[in-house]
Parts: sequence; C-alpha cells; structure tokens
Amino acid sequence: MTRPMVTRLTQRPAWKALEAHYQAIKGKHLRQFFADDPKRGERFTAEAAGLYLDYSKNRITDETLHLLVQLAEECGLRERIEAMFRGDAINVTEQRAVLHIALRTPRNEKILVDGNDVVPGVHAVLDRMADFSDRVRSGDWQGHTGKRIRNIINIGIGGSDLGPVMAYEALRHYSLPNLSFRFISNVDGTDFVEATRGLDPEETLFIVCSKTFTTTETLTNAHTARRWMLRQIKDLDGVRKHFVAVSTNAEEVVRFGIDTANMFEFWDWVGGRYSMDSAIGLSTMIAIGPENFREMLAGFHAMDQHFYSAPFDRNLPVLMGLLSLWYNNFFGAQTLAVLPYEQYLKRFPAYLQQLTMESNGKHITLDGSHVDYQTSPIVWGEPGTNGQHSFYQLIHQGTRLIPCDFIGFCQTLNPLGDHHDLLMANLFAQTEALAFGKTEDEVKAEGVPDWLCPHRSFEGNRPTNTILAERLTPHTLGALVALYEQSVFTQGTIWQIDSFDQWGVELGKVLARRIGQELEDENGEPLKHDSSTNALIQRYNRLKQK
Ligand code: G6Q
Repeated sequence: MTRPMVTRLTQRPAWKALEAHYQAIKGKHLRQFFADDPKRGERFTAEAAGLYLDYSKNRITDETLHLLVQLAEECGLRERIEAMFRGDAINVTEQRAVLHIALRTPRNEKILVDGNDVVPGVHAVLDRMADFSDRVRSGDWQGHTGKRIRNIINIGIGGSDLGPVMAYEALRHYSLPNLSFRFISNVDGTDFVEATRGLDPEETLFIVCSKTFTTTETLTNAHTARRWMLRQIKDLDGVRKHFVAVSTNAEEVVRFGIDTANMFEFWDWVGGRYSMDSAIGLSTMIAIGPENFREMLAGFHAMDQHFYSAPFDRNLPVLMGLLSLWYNNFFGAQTLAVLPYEQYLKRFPAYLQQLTMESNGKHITLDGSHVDYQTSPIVWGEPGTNGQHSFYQLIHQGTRLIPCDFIGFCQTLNPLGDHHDLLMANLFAQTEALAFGKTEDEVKAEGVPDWLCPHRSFEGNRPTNTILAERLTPHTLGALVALYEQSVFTQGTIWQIDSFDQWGVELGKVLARRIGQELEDENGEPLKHDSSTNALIQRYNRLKQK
C-alpha cells in the first residue's frame, strides 16, 4: 500500500522558524528569562485533571511556545487527535485503530470501530473483572483444596507486565494488605524461583497476561507455574481455580488449559504498552478494589478529555510533548530524566521507558521515508531524593543538556515527622539550582579560594518541568499516565511516525528461536552465524555441561 507523501517535517515553515528562533535564544540564561518576566513562574503553568504543570523553568519565550504550537498545527495534530478518538486505523503499519481511550470511556458514551460501539464490551469486561476481584478479595474464590487465595502472581512481559507492576507499586497504599502480589516476566528461571519462593501453591492464583498468548517468555513461565502447582495439587482440575488468563486469543488460552470462563478479554485496538487500564490491569483491580480501579480510569478519562478539548497552548500533554521535542530536536538533547519525588512511583520511569521508547523509537515516517531528524529521547530516572546522591552530579555539572520532569505531591500518604517537607524541599531546591545555578562570583563571595571556584560554581540554565498534584490517588495516577501517553502521541504525530507498532523487537525474537534450537541440538548442523556469534555459542555449549 502506498501512502500519500507529506511535507517533510524539516521543510515546514514552523520548523524553519524554530531553527532561526533557537539561534536567537540558545545563549539566553534562565536567570535572564526570569529577570525579564518576574511573573513567568505563574504564567507558564497549566492545570488539568488534578495535575499542575509548571513549565516556566524551560528555555522558552512566548514566541517559542507560539512557534511550537504552530508546528503542532502544521503537522495536523488536531486532525490526528480526532482520528484517534474516532477510532480510525491510525496504527497504519498494523492497520489497526488505537483506542486505549475507549478503555476509560464512561458507559453512556459511544465509540464506533467498523460500525460497532466498543464501549459496552469494555464495561462488560470491567464488570466481570470487578466481580472476580471482589470474590478473590473477600475469600469467596478459593483454591482447589478449599484454601483462601493469599498470593496473586501476574505472569506477563513488556506491556503485559510493566503497567501492572508500576500500578501495583504506585497504588500499594490502597492495596488489600492480606494479599501478596508478585510479578514474573523474565524467562530467566530466577524470576520464577524467587517470585514463588515460600509460597503455598494451594493459596496461589496465577494471572497469565498475554495479548497474543504466544509470547515465549510468558508461555514458558505459565507452563512452569502449572507444573509447580500440579506438583502439589496433583489434579489437573486445579488449573481452573489457580489460573486465569487475560488475552485477545481465546483459542490459545483454551489450548493452555484455561477455561474461557476464566478469561478476561481485550481487543486488538489496545496496544500492549497502552493496556494497563484494560483487563491487563486485573492484578491492579484485585489489589485496590473495583471502586479504586474505576477512579483510576476516571483520572485517565479526565486527562483524555482535556487533551481532546483544551487549546494547545494550555494543553498539558501537548505542552509536555512540544517541550520535549524542543530540546530533542533543536538543543540536541538526547535524554529525558523523569524524577518522581514519591517512593511509590519507583517503577514509573521504567514504565515510561517502554511507553516512550517503544512508541517513538522509529526512523521511518508514515510515508516510508527515512527521517532526517531525531525521534524519541532516551527516558530514564529514579525517585528523588535517591538520585541526588548518584547521578544528579552529571545533570548539574556534566557536559550534556538533560531536561528533567520532576513529579511531586503536596500531601504524603505516610506522614512521618518532617519527612515529607524534607522530600519536597529537595524537589524545589533541585529545580531552582538547575535553573539558576551559582556563579563563580557568588562562590568567591563565600570565601572559596580562587582555584576552587570553577569546581564549585554551577552554570544553571538546566531546564525542568515540575508536575505537582495534591496527593497520589488512583485518579492522579490515571491522569499522570494519560498525560505521558498523550505527550508521546503528540511527539509521534509531529515526527510523522507510527507510535503504535514495534517491528524493532521482531528480529531478535526470530534469531533467538533459531539459536535456541542450536543450543538444544549441539551436534546438529555446523553453525552458520558470524564468527563472533558462532564462537560464543560454542563456548556456551562447552561450558554449560560443567
Ligand atoms: C507493547 C509490546 C510488547 C508486548 C509484549 C507482550 O506494546 O507490544 O511489550 O506487550 O511483547 O506481548 P503479549 O501481551 O502478546 O504477551
């Protein structure tokens, strides 16, 4: 299928204007930006769905914003948003609609895919999940031998793991304390052994999460789990009480031995990394309860609605996407640090790595040509204040420009002396230090010897966003995830790439299958890889016998 040629991004008037504008302001310091406009800390802010975004500590002027918004408009962001919300097949390389927004659409609304309203189906599954979650939470759903279920283990990988783990950790405060939750993703047997260590199979429920139900890692772990369970329960019937599946592939679920009555469905228009609010979130719902889960969906939905309707210059996901692109494409920044000052969000950066990099790590445009600009930044991060004692040195005084997103909450879920004030004081201090730095003169005035002054001074002019919310709740988490989802969408639209496919993960899978056979069949055909791969395989085969 040929695709219509679109104007190259770098040829667009707004892009060219941004290039010239960058030259004009690249040397200007944030100290100067604030001196020129003392009110910018109140002006360059936006608020939606319970999240307050302060983007004033960015190297931008009104003109920058104006041009970035113009770029978004020239690239058809408005039309693309509408196409996504309408259910058009905007995932062009897989010819699929992209409708994670439908997963959080209220019951009374309609979204048509090929003429069918998908919203009733979404709510039917949510209702079944709620019923099942309530049964597990209350102890009504028992194991095969009549014992109460105390351990829930989610088996899945990538999009079928990172969202559930992140959400479980993020919302642990709301989780039922008498249930333990564990997650197995890696095909490395260590993951399985450590996750099941000390558990009683009679009290354990496995949720096998796999959109395709053909993923090697997940199926290998699921089969191992079945053997682990059967070793003790010794009755195939036990599978019914100890395994449920979340998948789009009923046939494979049945082949594995799970009754479709114990299968929770989702649809091909939900991408793996966009699926934590579908049935893939079953472990989350069991942990926090159906009501809290619905609150989380309401948070997602509130941000979706804001994204759909707010003007671009007041639209949080659009602003965040455009700012990220500003540093990525004009300042040459290679990474984006996400720094939650909230221990419960410790897995949030890992979650965002997949969301961002698997979505926008592409170099071919929708019309099949090679990009001549950078696409996705590398996303990384750790919770504050821990990161301050490790890598912040490089952000403050290294040679690279690293834009950072700081995330904090006004109220803690665990009040403990002055811990929370100390935590938040550090967040505010870091964004201030990064923006304004400390000049050599200021350092000298403190009596520091001349030779030491260059080492002890801080250039500043390091850009940051601060996202501040009242409290980490299921609603806030939903809004936060949707904020990043839609920011990723904004960037992908401007880069003219398909943010919803992931062909780049295929080649490694195919080669691993072939090499897997060679590892089993050591005396088979001579190896036909390159000399490095051949030698590594031979060495492995030789040493594994020991
Ligand atoms: C996400 C990707 C990928 C996927 C995993 C697991 O967008 O598609 O991370 O989620 O490969 O796939 P299954 O859910 O099909 O096992």
